[in-house]
Amino acid sequence: MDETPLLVDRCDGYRRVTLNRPQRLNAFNDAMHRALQTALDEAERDPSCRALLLTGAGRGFCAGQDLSDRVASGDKKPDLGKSIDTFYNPLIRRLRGLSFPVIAAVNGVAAGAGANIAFNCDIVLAARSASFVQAFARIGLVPDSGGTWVLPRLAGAARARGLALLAEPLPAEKAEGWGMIWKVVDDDSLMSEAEKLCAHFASAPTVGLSLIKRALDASETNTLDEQLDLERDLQREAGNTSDYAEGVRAFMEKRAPAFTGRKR
Ligand code: T3D
Repeated sequence: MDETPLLVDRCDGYRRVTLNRPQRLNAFNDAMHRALQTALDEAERDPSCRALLLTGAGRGFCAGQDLSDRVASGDKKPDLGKSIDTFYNPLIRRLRGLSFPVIAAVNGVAAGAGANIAFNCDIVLAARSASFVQAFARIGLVPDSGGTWVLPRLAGAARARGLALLAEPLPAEKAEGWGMIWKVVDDDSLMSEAEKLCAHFASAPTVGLSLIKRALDASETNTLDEQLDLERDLQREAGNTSDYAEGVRAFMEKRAPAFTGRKR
């Protein structure tokens, strides 16, 4: 079918990564997983990359696992635990651990792992026509890719249960209303809005932003006491960056800051 399951564009200060299996609504096969792993490795190694934009080609964002690779033959059952261990869990850990912001531009339906990959990005922008489907229960599976962790935190316990157990599509506007995503925009302005955000992050104090990500992630399990200590430690680190010094100088001189995104 598709020769290139992933497209990577090097933009000014960020990378755009497009899931590219539009005939299958960008469902994941092993080749797309591997290409995405490589793209994330390369982005992280590139000091000029200060944000990542993740989107889908065609009318869908991502329909989760490609089920045509899962059709059971006879008694032989696929080992889904192995697939999760090899691909989905490392992907979610990777996305959350990237040292710059990850923006999902959800251009259409995001189903199964596709929905939860989006929910694990730092900022989710969605086209008005997009929707999120916890499709797992329709085929006898459990929400994965961090779904059972992220859903109660984003939507609250009652809504998380409804979404996971009923597997009904959640329209983007409702997801925005429930506080699960950053913003819904008109379909034809999705990419320009997402690129605007990336351009903003490409000239932001990147190290400071990565420390913010760490602090917010840690707050999921920390006590207030632990979090206060962590904030002290991270603030010390942030205060040692040249971007902090530049931010203060620029404020005092009443000009726009020129952040390098580097530590020193
Ligand atoms: O297996 C493991 O490794 C464990 C990990 C699992 C992670 C998971 O993500 S499990 C969940 C897998 N995903 C799904 O169950 C979603 C399946 N897709 C759908 O329910 C629907 O396609 C959508 C709700 C996403 C969209 O519906 P609709 O009506 O807009 O589109 P459609 O007509 O159903 O799909 C368009 C085409 O894409 C169609 O192909 P065709 O008929 O035009 O040749 C359809 O078969 C194909 N497609 C959509 N999703 C998948 C898919 N093909 C393979 N796998 C898919 N996941």
